[in-house]
Amino acid sequence: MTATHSPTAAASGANATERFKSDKFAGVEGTPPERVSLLAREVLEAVHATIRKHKVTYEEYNALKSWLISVGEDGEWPLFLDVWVEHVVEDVATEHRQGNKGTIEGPYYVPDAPEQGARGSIPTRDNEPGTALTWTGQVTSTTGAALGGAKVELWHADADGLYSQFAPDIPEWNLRGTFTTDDEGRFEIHTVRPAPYQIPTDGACGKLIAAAGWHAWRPAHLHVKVSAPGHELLTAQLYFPGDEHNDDDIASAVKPELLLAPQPSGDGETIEYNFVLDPAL
Ligand code: MBD
Ligand code: FE
Repeated sequence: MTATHSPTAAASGANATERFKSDKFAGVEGTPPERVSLLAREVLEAVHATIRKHKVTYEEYNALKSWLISVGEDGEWPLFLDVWVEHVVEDVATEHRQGNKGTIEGPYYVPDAPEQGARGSIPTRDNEPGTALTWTGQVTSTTGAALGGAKVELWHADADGLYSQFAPDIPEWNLRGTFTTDDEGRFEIHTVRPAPYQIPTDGACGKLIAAAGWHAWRPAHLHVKVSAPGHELLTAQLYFPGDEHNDDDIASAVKPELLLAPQPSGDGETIEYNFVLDPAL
């Protein structure tokens, strides 16, 4: 890897910011003024209360100002919000579900990954590094019905902890694929085990983590979106037992029901994990 092609916080942040703008910006138009006023006022009141409680100084206020400016300059608003805020939004959004509740999406989803059928391999490079992983599963409804034709979109980091389209020099759709369940709702996916993910240390989020003396790690994880007509979209992540950061994920996105149970098999591992979707409201 040459110096000009090393992953940088600013480059991956810029990509995540562009991604968010093209997929999700339209949604912000319709928020009613009463709701904006209520939420903005309460968040600001919480900030004011913290300032009074801890007698925040002008030096600290200016440190905050300069840090907030750098979050934008580094394109790290998607990263910051998804790491430290999204998990609560996700909890609230999925509270009512009888099927899988899931967890946060994070900043690195890209829609329309290549279709691979019900059984196949996620796109990889030749000799993609990492332990081979064969994942079998089934998608059903809370009604008990098998959901044929359901979409399982899978995306994850490579064995270096890097995501295609956000880190340099990785083929566009590497480790990103869409699978469609068979008539019984079943699928079989061949991929490799991802590595744990470290928040970039050279950007604004990394600066906050270092200044606060926190660690910068998420445990290794597989991201999925599972969807079927007439059902709520499920966004989830699956985790591997024994990862040292399952208990202190910087993004607070691990739940016990999202832990896999890999079994050794040949020169790789197999996993079984099923999804239950709630009918749409
Ligand atoms: C990730 O890979 C991720 O999944 C989240 C939630 C935040 C930062 C990086
Ligand atoms: Fe991730």
